[in-house]
Amino acid sequence: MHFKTSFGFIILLLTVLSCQQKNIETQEIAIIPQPNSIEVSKTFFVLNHTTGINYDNIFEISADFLKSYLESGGIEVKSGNNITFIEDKNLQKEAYSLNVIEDSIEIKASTDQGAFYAVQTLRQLLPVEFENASFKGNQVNIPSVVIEDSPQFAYRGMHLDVSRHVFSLEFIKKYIDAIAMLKMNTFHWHLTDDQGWRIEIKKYPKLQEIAAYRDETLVGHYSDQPHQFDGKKYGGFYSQEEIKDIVAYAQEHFVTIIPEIEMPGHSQAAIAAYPELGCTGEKVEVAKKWGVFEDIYCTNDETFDFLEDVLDEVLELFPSKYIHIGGDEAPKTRWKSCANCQTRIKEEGLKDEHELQNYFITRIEKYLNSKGRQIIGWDEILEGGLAPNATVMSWRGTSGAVEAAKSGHNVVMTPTSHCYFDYYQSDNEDEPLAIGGFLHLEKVYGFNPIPEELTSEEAQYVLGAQGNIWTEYMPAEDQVEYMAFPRMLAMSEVLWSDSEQKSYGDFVKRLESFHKRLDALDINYANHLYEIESNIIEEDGEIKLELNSLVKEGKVIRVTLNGDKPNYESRVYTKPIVIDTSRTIKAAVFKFNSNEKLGKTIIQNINYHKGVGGKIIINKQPHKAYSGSGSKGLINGISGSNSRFGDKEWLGFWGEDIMVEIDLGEEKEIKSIETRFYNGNGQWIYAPKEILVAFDNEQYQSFKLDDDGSLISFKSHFLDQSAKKIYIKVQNYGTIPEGKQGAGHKAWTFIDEIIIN
Ligand code: TNX
Repeated sequence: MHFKTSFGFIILLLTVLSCQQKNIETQEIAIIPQPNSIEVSKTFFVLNHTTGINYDNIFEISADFLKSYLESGGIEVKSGNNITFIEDKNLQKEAYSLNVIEDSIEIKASTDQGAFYAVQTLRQLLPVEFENASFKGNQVNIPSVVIEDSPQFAYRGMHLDVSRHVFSLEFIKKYIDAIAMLKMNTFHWHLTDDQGWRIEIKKYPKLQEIAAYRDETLVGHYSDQPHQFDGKKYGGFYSQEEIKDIVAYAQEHFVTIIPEIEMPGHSQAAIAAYPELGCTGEKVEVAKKWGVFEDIYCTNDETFDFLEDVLDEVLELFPSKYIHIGGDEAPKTRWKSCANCQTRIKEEGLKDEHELQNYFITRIEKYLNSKGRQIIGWDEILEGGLAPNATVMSWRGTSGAVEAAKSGHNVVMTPTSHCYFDYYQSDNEDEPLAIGGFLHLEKVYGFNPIPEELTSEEAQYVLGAQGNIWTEYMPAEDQVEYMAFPRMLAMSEVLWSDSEQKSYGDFVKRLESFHKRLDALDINYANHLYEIESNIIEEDGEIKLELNSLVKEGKVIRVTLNGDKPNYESRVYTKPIVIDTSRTIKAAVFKFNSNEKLGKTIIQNINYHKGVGGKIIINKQPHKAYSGSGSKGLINGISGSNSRFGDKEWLGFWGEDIMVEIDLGEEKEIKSIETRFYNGNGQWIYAPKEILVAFDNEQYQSFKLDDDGSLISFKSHFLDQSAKKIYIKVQNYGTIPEGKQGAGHKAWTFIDEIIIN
């Protein structure tokens, strides 16, 4: 019997097995990323010590991988015809087919890389104990499948910042292993930044002696004031020998490493070692805190000589077609008052410092092109014109990508909204400290790398996407894993699997089963599968709190309302809870018919104020990346997180003044109005300086706000005031001035619940 399915998750019950054989293990089918087509039948290939493998040289890497994988499960394979690798020139480079029937396994591909991906799929059909050599059986039943598979995007990447924090070679290999297991093919290695230079460059020893170490590191979050430091010297670098070893390792996993050497900005560490590379020539230190720094490379010839020498050594180590040259966040302050840079502007007939940035990038591009390489850079390389052959990595939203693709440049998508795995992934207040933001697994999963503004022709320029791991707040390797997994699994599916067939519900089921594999691999993934999502809804004229858990099968939600005993057994959640008073609701996911609590308890405080249930209109749409639960969310009785402005409760607006109108439905007495603004300057979020409030047809009253701290609260009391309608004007902070984080850009405004009492 055959059944074809678009759902990847199939549990093959042991009852379908013939029960005569003992010691046979079978495996659930839960492949990530989901193959394009998979047919499963109820027979098995029995893998054991008699199994033989047959391949030709072109499949050496993938066959060796398979052999050593099976051996680590205690199954020694010899040569023979049970598992065969077959060359099929009709398949595209990364495609494969995998055919498991009762007496054979056939892998077809046109390249070793395609076969390698077949092996990664086959690996996921085997018990997870193969991952850590703990398999005790002597044979395995591999379910019969016919899989035809190929990727949607050619560029499937993960990035890792090793400047802000350094990670061991062993860890880098483990990261590459995971990239390869998920059929991703690019590792973007961010090797230099203000806080440390991590690649040995033989011609410039001070990069190793000075630029690789900072005196100390910021403690806590950048927004915590005053800044405090740990007093400990921190750093290190990878020697060229070590890098060669990593590059070779990556090649054996069909992962291309794109090295990133940042320029002209994020270069304070190099300038600390060689002050003549900066505009002032003065000594600076390797940065000890995060952010954007004004000391950037000068545009004198000495800088270009230095960078060409550095790149010469980089090219020797990395065979990749692309070299990432950074290009992001380069404040123009120093260039404006630097005689050398001003002369350069005049001599080259440039309009301003933005064109000077273009001159810089284009000059480096010419050099790299002359060596047969291509540049890739963050979307700021569009400033002042785009270098002729550059590929753009679009991080500040998608407009850079659209502009680049429309002018015929390749792009790689990494917008903060869907690809920044340094952002929080859960609303839970006890998450480890992160930079900010909020990027939920489901949002990553729902990412469409092709911006909607592009025609299908222009869409060809979108090579793919990448998850970024900036490590300011990740000092330890297990924390990097916590942030990377499982969002990286979702990204792998965005890039590999057919978007028509994608289903988040199905992905989550496969993920639940994949956890065991991640456990066996000793990967410290974040598990938010048993978390509860709560939403305020309006139903039958009542306001209700609806609770949902991601994984439903075999689980229940238990709740307590305040007043209840703190005993979850008493109440199983069955339908939305009516909200007609302020209350605290606690809820958690439990195993069905058991006292085993699976996830964390969520605590939802509901403040049933006078605005709840009213009507709200905001004259501007929030930014689509930060639209929370829409304008309604500002009067739903639930306040946003104290640290995660990207949650469902905060609304974010970019560079716009907004006007909020709240209709209470009838005239009510108003004693106070309060709200909060986020002030995360590191993320270009600035609280307004003033807001205006008016009631019905009355005049606006103006209120000045503080500017101290990362959360700015506003509360005003009123005497003898009643109204049906309340109007609130919130003025955007404006263009961010020089010297502040995000200088020159429009500021964001983030507003929380408007509490009316
Ligand atoms: C912006 S993304 C940066 C990085 C930071 C990151 C933190 C980019 C090109 N530049 O330097 O680490 O934000 O999210």
